Amino acid sequence: MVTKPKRIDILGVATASGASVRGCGMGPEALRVAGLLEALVELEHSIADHGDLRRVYPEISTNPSSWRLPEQRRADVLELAERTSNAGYDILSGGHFPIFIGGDHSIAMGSLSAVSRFNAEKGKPVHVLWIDAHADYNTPDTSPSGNLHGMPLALLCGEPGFDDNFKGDWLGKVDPRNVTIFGARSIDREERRLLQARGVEVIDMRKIDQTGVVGLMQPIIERVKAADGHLHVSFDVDVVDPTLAPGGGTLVPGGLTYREAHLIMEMLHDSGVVGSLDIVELNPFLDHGGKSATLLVDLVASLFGRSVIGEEPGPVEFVTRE
Ligand code: Z70
Ligand code: MN
Ligand code: MN
Ligand code: MN
Repeated sequence: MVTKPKRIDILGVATASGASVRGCGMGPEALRVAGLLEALVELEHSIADHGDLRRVYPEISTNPSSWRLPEQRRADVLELAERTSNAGYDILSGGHFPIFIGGDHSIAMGSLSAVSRFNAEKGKPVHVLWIDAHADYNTPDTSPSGNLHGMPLALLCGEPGFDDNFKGDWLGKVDPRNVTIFGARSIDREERRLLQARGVEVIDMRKIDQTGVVGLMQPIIERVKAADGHLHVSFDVDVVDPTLAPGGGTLVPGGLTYREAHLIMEMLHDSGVVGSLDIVELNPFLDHGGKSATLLVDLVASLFGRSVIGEEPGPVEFVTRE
């Protein structure tokens, strides 16, 4: 099924405050340089680029061993989550398809909150496909690192352990039983216990090796279709094998191949159920000559209809910053 007329709205969240490694704050610009907007225009989509949200708190840290103190990074993450949630909600209310480009994965606290709040009002169930080497289901109590990019799913799924700073009108809610983590190969001990207790579906690399992408993706898509749901796809670049995508701060060997990653995106396109997308954790400082950024742009193009035996490109409408 091809659904085209919806406008695609791009919102950058230029931050690394959820991570311990600096650099993914440059992710949005690298994705633009790699041709994200042009790839979508080429596919006949109309687009709007909202530019980037960035932290407002000044760099007051004089801590020599760390670029920003944990309290500062936490304040950044929360402030950006609120603004991302509100901006994303406005995009969805306008009837558009939001692509949130990070930024570390903590930006999903805001993006998924937007998606959740918008669909809750419509009575439409939200399903989440979290394509990532990690599960990002730690709480402040279970996290071995304290890094907030390892916690967005737990926050959205309502796990206890987050203090009152993490609450507010901006925060949405997700049913953990509607969440599938795809491509996992690094999960912390307490995190795994939580995932099992809540019934989160975890498709690890072993399952992908044994069953293959098609057999695993089909039931996920069918379930969203049967529920008439909204599928939010959150794509962490580190799910792809580090040989293909070196531009990440927490690389784990044994990731998706080029063809597996593309097949996932092509199947998602054909499904017609995807309503919003995150592209996160690209670290241009660690990337090799734009290799990972280019790969991500190609993957987004597959999600939005690029195919080898495609249709001819037609007239396009190009909208910049509203
Ligand atoms: C670990 C933690 C993480 C991304 C690393 C790692 C989390 N589970 N997520 N890189 N994208 O610190 O919680
Ligand atoms: Mn992640
Ligand atoms: Mn990850
Ligand atoms: Mn390297």
